[in-house]
Amino acid sequence: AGDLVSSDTYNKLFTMHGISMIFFFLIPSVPAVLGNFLIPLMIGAKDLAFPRLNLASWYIYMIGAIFALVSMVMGGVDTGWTFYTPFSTTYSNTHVIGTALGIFIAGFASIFTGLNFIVTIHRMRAPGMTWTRLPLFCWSNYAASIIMVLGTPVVAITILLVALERLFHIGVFNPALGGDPLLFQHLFWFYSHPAVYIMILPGMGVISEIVTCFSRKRVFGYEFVALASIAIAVLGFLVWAHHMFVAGISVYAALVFSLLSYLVAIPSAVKIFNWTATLYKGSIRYNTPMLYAFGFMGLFTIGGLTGVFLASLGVDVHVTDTYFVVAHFHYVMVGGMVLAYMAGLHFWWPKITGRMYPEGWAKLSALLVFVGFNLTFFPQFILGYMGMPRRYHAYPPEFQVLNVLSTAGASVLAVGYILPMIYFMWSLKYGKPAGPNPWNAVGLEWMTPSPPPTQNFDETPVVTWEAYDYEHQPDEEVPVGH
Ligand code: CU1
Repeated sequence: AGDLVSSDTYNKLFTMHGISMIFFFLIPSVPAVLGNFLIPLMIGAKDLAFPRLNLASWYIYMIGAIFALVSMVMGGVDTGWTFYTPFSTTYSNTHVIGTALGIFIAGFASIFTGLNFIVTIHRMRAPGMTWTRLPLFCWSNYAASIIMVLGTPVVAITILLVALERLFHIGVFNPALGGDPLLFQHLFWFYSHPAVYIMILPGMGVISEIVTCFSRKRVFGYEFVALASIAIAVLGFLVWAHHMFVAGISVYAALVFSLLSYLVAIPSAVKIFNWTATLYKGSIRYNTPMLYAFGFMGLFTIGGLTGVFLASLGVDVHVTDTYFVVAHFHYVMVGGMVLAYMAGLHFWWPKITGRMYPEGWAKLSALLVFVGFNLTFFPQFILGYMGMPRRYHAYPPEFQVLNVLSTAGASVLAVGYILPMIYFMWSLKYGKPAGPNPWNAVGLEWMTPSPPPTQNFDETPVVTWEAYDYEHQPDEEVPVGH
């Protein structure tokens, strides 16, 4: 095996997959797409606090993305998305500087968006929209924004230092020049672990909104779910060295970071328990957003629990740099965040466009995504546990069967992704008109026309009820598109 692409090409392919997915898709997508649209609507505001800064974020993101794209077209990078030194600063002869600059620039879009969300949620809430009535999607985006503002500058400077070290041999990270390669890992993961929560927190907010709506019940333990978001943001900053258990940190440090990593699992588990308790005795509707939410709860749980395995020193040493890790973070990022994104896109598509998507096709695609995802990534847990290392272009014959399963799964997953692209486009013209509130949901975003007018609301709403007051809502049948 191993003749599909050369080892050099393979190194570049997985590096560019990681860079584009993490820095240019997962981190910006839910905040920039759903957060931008929904936060002002959900709190009864006309727009974000700084609309021009918001537009600037978009231009900055595009400029950063162009830097990264041009670097890829010119031949790409082979360092892995983590840019580990001294390989990235000294030995790689690929386009590290252009890509690093792209990430540095895009970082400012993230910082400004976080700033914008924080100020908006503090200052722009409609009369009566108190903190304890704030939708959980806003709470989770608020928590993610804290990370964007506090964490992103660190990774931006770190990546810039890599570029500067390559250009001027300043000796920050390269031991041959008096630098310290472990310093890079500390700085990089100080952002890049919390960045996992930039990706997953807004997704968790989506799931809270959907679970409550489609079980017609108030979210169980609203305050705990809201505060769990803040706890995740805070604790998330204290666990970065779990990426370095075999990198040469002290046993004492490893023990402390192992313990702290267990702790960050608690607020995530609180959310899973509270969503489950919300479902209990609810009158559940199995529309597409809810199917994706169910998928999220199962797959994120597997991703989170295998994270606890990895936080355990003995297990981590065995599976470090194997496919077990690849499977773990894809369960969190794809099984978790991407499924939440799909859930949210379907839930708010009628609000965004004024049109329903075709429910039958959407359910089919949700099924394909779920089956394809598990077929792709579950075998990788087994492969990793058996010792297949990641980031190699070839593998021994005994790993063939599981790798073939994984590839087959990826093809199913691709169909599951392509279908929504087609039917969402189709629905723009042919979808049934949605009306203001197709799901019979509570929440200010459903009290204005679909799509909302430029100023979101004709009159500033005044909130006199608690969040998720579903028990006092009529339980009407949901109209189904198509
Ligand atoms: Cu981590």
